[in-house]
Amino acid sequence: MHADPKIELTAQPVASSDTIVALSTPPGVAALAVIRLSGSESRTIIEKLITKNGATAFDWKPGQAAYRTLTHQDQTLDDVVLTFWQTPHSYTGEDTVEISCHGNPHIVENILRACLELGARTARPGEFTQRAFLNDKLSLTQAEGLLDLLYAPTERALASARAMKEGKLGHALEGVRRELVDLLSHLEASLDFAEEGIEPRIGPEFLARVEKIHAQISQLLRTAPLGRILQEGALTVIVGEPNVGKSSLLNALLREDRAIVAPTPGTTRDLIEASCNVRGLPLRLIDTAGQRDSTDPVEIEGNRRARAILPQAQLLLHVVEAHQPYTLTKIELPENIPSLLVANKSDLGRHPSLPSEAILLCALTGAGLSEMEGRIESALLKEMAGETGTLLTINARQNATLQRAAQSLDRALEALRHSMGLEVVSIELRDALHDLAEVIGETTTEDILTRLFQNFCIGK
Ligand SMILES: Nc1nc2c(ncn2[C@@H]2O[C@H](COP(=O)(O)OP(=O)(O)OP(=O)(O)O)[C@@H](O)[C@H]2O)c(=O)[nH]1
Ligand SMILES: [Mg+2]
Repeated sequence: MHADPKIELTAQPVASSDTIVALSTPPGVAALAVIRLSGSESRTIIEKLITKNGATAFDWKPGQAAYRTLTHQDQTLDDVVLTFWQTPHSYTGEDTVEISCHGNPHIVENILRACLELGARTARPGEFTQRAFLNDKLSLTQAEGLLDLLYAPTERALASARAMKEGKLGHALEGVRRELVDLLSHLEASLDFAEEGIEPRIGPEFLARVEKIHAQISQLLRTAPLGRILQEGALTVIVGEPNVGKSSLLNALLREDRAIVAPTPGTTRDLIEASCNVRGLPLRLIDTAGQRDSTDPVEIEGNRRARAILPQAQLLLHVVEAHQPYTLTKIELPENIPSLLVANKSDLGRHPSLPSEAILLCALTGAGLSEMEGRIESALLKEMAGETGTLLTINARQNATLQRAAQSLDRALEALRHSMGLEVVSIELRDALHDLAEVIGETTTEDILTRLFQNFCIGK
């Protein structure tokens, strides 16, 4: 293993030394509330709150809980359970106390105020996690995974966030980074030899190793669209002629009577949006007005809005009536967006002109719904990940930086294949290495950190 070849890392910001305090559970009335205190003064502050008549009762050990009464300026604050963690074995890496008190907003406020008066300051959003990051308790990608974990809308999003939080991405990229460092050291040693008149020896094995790194990064890049869906939901638009059962389909997928269903064609006018979960994939479903020629200005506008949203969709559900001749269907759909043909009202029969790939559905009874959900799942996974087994997905920041790394590697490979000079290869590999370090969080800028941690809640 070679040492890092002259790679400059920008200085990491350091954790501030203040002791911070915040409510970590949602505000409002609840059975319990948890207040967190972190920093070198946490222990002293708590000692003052549990000291009665000059006698301190601070005798519990790290990781153990203690039942105590908190008092401040002769006022009883609450009977609480305190848990203490000692630096560096805590979430933040600092001395930390968690106060579980009764979930009354006045109690919470009194305890918070007492802590502030005894020298703590209110934590900023995500500041506990930021300290954990700055104290090397978790990596940047793990912190990103943690944020996703808190907001994950479905089971699958949760699994992906958990993989990131466990450090799977960091681990994978660390391996790639080590390999790249090794290649660069090798290359630079050869360049040094070249200066001394010895012919550099960079052969096909070197090329193969760069290709392998490129392939590993490309594989991660392919998970980005699915990562986006897991965070934001796949925009899925239900489209078709009037009265075919589009709103009935929306209601069936939601298992809820959300949109008005009526036998009159032209019932839906506006776009109706709802979030739903199909086999662990979050969907942003949109029901639209039935497409037909009309003179009614409201219906014309409804049709226009429906057509305007189509190009933004990630999946289209094109609904037709199963018993009607398919050949008469007049809807035109954007060709570059995956679509599923849903033949609704299958209880009324199946017309021979219906294409074989059509999914037969009866939105009234739910017959065929499960099969349709399976088809939605595979359509999205096929489109987005190219494979169904992907658990770990990358986010927008990681995607942008890894794209740059892949481009540098492309240029390095190009230079190697065409013997364009090893200096070029060296520069490109160095750039790729720099990007990898940024994804992993070794060269994180203040800006990246600010953007990440401001998305956390206060108290996390
Ligand atoms: N027999 C049968 N009728 C259905 C089925 N699904 C919906 N319908 C009926 O078809 C009619 C139209 O349903 P909607 O869901 O309002 O249709 P739509 O496509 O949203 O109609 P517009 O909003 O007017 O474009 C209603 O009377 C529904 O009860 C089905 O699977 N079988
Ligand atoms: Mg409708």
